[in-house]
Amino acid sequence: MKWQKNQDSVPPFYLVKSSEKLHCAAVDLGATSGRVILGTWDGTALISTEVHRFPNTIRTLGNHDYWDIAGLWHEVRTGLLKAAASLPAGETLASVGVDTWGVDHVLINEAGRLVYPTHAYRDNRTQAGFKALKSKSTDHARIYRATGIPAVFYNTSFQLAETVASSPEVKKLTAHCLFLPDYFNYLLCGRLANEVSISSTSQLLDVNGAKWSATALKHFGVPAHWFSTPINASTRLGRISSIPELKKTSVVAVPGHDTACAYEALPSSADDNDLFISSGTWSLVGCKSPTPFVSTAAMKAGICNERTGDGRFRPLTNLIGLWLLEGTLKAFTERPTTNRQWQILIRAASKLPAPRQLLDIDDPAFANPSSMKKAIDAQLRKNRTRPPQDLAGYVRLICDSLGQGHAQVLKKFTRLSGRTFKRILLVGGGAKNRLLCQATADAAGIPVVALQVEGSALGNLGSQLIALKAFKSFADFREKIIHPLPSLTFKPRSPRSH
Ligand code: LFR
Repeated sequence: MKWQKNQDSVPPFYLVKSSEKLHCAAVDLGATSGRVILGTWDGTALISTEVHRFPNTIRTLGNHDYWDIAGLWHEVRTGLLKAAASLPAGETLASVGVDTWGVDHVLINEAGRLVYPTHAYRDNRTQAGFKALKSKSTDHARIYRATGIPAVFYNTSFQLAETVASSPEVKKLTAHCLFLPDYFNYLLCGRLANEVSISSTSQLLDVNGAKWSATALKHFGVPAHWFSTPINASTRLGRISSIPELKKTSVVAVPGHDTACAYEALPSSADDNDLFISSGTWSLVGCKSPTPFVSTAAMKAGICNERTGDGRFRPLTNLIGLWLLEGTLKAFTERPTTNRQWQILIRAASKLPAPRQLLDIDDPAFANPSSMKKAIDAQLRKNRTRPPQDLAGYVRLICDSLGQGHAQVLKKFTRLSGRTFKRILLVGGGAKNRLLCQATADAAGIPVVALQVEGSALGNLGSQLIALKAFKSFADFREKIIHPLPSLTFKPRSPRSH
């Protein structure tokens, strides 16, 4: 199959008269869970329903970590069929879009067959390359100037460099590198394309345009022909060809990166004075910007100039996030499973006294430990602090530490952008965690508006509805749909200067 082969022959959308409802399915895959959300736009309101949710996890084989791609595809298929089955008789799913976490990818040959297993980004195979680039400041600065992405241990760049170095034959076998959302789009409709937002997480895209960086590809030894010119989101790729029951459904390339989708869902103020936090397994903290931040100071601050689905910039920095809590929970047999149990635990944690010593959340020991609780305890002991006595104590410690981490990033962005951020818009699983939201507001000294929506799924649906011509742009979508979004506001309790 050739790149963009079907481009001129994309069949029209399943025709929907303007008086009809539009049904779209957002497939949103995260590192710890995935979901399929059905969105129905009737011309006045967008109703979204979760039709399928499933766990996702890294699978270890030997000394390496992988994703179960076939298992994920099975869940995507199941979710889409459930979405279609839930529609009133005679109504059809107009479109589907897929977003996932960043950086991970498949390598396929001309026939579309996998030529290498998909490693999970936490696999430690990238550590050597990552450390080497970090220690060579001239090379690091050159790659940063070229791509706008600093050395982060999981970048696609380090992964591909390691693949090519450890298995040189892969170079001959591979025809295309597709990021995970690109691959699911390909499985659905047979169209090969690299979408721009997910491509921007690789550290291989040129920061000065929507093209691949020759400098970075050469540095990491990655063949340029593995990639095609990135396409913008809200592009129709074709109809579903692999699931006969859904052959009328179109596949839309949405912003493939979940964080890019979440950004599009945020109702930012016109003066651009909002800091964004997408709070989940990771805490992604950043803002929108017409231009990238590529100074040495930005590199040192770890600013990743990732892209929106239309190629603009969303400079952000990545903190460890609720991975700390997800990992710690595994050490406790009595852990919350329902919403109510979570609320009880968070309330108990809120009542505890503030920890005397917070965690250094940048500690590399937290990246992929065999026991997160032990890794936390070890850091505390090193600082001569006694570990918490129970789960509530860990919840308190983690939320306060993340709150402080968020506030430190606010300071960096204030310095680098010269803007005065007036509020923080927080979306994702963390928006349900009142303790985390309050800790962030207290440490940052500005209000946190916690949006009670599935941000990535909402942005994903928005991109499909733009492709279906129900909206002109994300600005139009936000204005008509997202006002007012259900939210909770947390005011800072002890104003601090920042
Ligand atoms: C969040 C996320 C982050 C990315 C990390 C690894 O799901 O996409 O944005 O940095 O996963 O890919």
